[in-house]
Amino acid sequence: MNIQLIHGPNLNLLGVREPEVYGYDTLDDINASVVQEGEKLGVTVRAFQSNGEGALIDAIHEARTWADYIIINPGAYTHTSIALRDAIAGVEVPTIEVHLSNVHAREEFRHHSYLSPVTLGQVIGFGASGYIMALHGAVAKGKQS
Ligand code: CA2
Repeated sequence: MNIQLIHGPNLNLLGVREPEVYGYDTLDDINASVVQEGEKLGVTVRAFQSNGEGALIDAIHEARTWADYIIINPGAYTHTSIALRDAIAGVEVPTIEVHLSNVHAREEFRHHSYLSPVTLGQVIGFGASGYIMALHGAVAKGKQS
């Protein structure tokens, strides 16, 4: 099984700024832990981060050629991007949305996700462990034909 992990805008700052909200793990720490857990489960994980909406859309399109699942934290584009939603709906790769923080316990504008309706499911509020949970969720579902 192949999984494309995608991180959206500002997540390259993880572990460096606002650790009280997003934790002390850096993005490299998170990617390494998901890749390592994937190895244990026989899953190949590739990680990608961009601050740009277009580059994220391109990564979603590219995932279509090899990934069985996408795990994505779209960052603030969650709450703004119809284009990312259309990309996810368009590629038909089952996608799991992850948020480090509990967006529903935060500002009102973080409560709505344009992406959630076209995702397989969401893991919200468990910090960096959420990516491992999403990986296990994908493995439990198995390869879609
Ligand atoms: O909780 C999440 O994972 C979010 O997707 C994070 C986004 C936020 O806009 C969403 O509402 C919820 C923000 C990511 C910003 O990451 C930073 C990390 C460190 C320092 C500053 C920003």
